[in-house]
Amino acid sequence: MKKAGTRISDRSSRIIGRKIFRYVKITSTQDKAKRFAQKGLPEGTAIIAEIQTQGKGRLGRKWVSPQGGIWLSVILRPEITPLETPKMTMIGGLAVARAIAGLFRLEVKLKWPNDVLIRTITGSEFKKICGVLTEAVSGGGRVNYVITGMGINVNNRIPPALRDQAISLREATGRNLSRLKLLRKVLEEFDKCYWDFKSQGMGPILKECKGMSAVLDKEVKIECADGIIEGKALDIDEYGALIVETEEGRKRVVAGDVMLLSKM
Ligand code: BT5
Repeated sequence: MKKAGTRISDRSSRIIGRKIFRYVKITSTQDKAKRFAQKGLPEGTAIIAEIQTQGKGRLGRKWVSPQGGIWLSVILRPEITPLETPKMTMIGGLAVARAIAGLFRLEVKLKWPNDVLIRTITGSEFKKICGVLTEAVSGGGRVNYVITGMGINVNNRIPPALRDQAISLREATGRNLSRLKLLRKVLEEFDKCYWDFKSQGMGPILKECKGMSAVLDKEVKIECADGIIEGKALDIDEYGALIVETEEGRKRVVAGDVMLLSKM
């Protein structure tokens, strides 16, 4: 590995990961990526860190980011409106899901809106291996740039308080893994998904995400801006919103935290 802040070029990627900046310790790769995007660094620039001291989840939540994981943010400049931002989360989540499913014999699922889950060794449950965070900076009804961040638990330790819901790839496979190999694969898959999105829209990506969904056809309870919504998850629309059949009729939920009431 090169020293902090050095640029590594990765010729295998077309857009995503064409420039990669690596840091040993940083507050958050999201914040660094935002500063780089403001300075005009190109789409596809990736920032990775060994350790994040202030890793971020959604809604001001903390993302535990010790040594051993992949903490990655990518600058994107898609031609979208702010309402379409969740599409980038879907693309990021699918890239990680594909990379993990492609490299390891693990069953992977996407939990709307931003989690990647894997089946645990005991086989009885799924736990969070990755969280995706998309932040957009917009103006005049258009998105100027988007930062899509992915936190993947690879060889890092999961704190006891999170062990019920979170897992690392080391724990799931029983061995230490090459983060570089996984990072390359994630960037490669991200690149493919992003090109598909640019050339064909969300169609193929949405179809694949739905096929891997942990929530569709399940009874769910969602904590969202409007309060608690309970019902059956019917569909994910092309804006990334979840369509839920409730007792009061169909509802469209753009963001929230899902609890599954029926088994995966
Ligand atoms: C997320 O938020 O899942 C988005 C996480 C994005 C992290 C990446 S790392 C690279 C980039 N730089 C950053 O600063 N962030 C991005 P959310 O859905 O709000 O989930 C947050 C919740 O997940 C926390 O409240 C904990 O319960 C749990 N959590 C925290 N750290 C975790 C970890 N390492 N693995 C699994 N779960 C975790």
